[in-house]
Amino acid sequence: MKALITGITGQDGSYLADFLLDQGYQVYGMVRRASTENFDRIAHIKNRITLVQADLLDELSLMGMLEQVRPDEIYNLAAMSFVPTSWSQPILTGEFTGIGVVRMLEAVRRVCPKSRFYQASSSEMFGKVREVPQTELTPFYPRSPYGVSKVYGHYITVNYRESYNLFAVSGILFNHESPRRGREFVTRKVTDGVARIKLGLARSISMGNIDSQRDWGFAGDYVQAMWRMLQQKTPDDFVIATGKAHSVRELLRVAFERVDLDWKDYVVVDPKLIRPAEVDQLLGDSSKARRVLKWKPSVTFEQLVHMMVEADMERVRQEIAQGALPDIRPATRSAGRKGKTSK
Ligand code: NDP
Ligand code: GDR
Repeated sequence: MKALITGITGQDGSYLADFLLDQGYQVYGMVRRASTENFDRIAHIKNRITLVQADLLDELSLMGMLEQVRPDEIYNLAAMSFVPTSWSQPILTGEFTGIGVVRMLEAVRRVCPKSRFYQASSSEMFGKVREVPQTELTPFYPRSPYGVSKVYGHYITVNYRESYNLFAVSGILFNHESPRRGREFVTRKVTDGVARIKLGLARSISMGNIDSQRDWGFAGDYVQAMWRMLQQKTPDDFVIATGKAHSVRELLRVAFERVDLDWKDYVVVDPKLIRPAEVDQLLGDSSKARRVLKWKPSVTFEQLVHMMVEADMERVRQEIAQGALPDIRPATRSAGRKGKTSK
């Protein structure tokens, strides 16, 4: 079996590639041209996968890629995925994250209509939530240009399934994290910050809305759900979530406690990091996926945060060994440096 992953250099793409290789797939990854290669997350499998250059903005490149690969399964994970950037680059976000999906679907319809297609939809589509918890039937109310673009990607996938009989599915995934998460997302920003503070490379972390709540799972679990969706007899959409919500405050507490520090001594709330419109609370109901796909998460919130803190501690220790200079003494609980924290 041949699988093609767009966004293979991202967090999910790299975990999915690991998983599909273990299942015996030939794995192809779409990468866009850049002046400097950024393949860190797939460095460990670079000799086992084939990379093909194409871009979500360029329809002809997508068709050429599909003609070359002729995949059995396509996982469309590429997108501009950072919510705050979607306000400063709303048009580009719409092009990548929204219209990019229909470019992919058109290419599939014309070149390889028998391929199975997975679209990376998002809990951000629920935004200002209409009900708690959210299911496959909960109405959408996106709160950012990113969320609006994902709603387009979601419905165009449903529409191509219904219009052209494609095997096209959409996974509505809630937040999922890992040591490979980009450092601007809140979990990784916190665990990276904790490691830098503990080891003396930083004094504090600036945060935005620490009262917001998310349903956080482990990316390694979530990519398995993507694969299971493409193994079904009929195409359908599924919510993937843990069913447990935690606040950013809890994230801070659990991460700092792991290295025996009190988060209130190191966190500064910066109003500039508050979003123009916020999604305050997301909580997913993944009963359908648990029943039909036999999927369930295997990593708890605490385990996830500990895994990420430990990975960042290890990485920062290596940075120090390679010459990064601590500018302050390593932090201890008794020597806490007071940040200005809202209670
Ligand atoms: P990342 O930001 O880690 O990865 C995004 C990937 O998209 C990168 O490989 C990036 O390539 C690629 N990409 C972006 N623009 C283009 C383009 N124009 N052409 C080709 N490739 C492009 O995201 P995640 O792995 O976290 O998420 C994967 C998908 O799942 C995204 O669509 C995201 O919106 C969605 N999602 C994620 C959730 C999460 O919690 N992680 C939850 C729900 C949905 P490059 O390396 O070149 O930048
Ligand atoms: P999110 O993830 O917007 O849910 O999108 P992110 O980790 O960026 O934010 C989660 C929540 O934390 C609050 N927050 C902060 N966020 C960041 N990034 N930095 C901060 O300093 C900070 N302080 C508080 C945010 O306001 C927000 O409420 C992620 C992405 O992976 C999307 O691509 C995906 O679709 C959704 O998850 C599901």
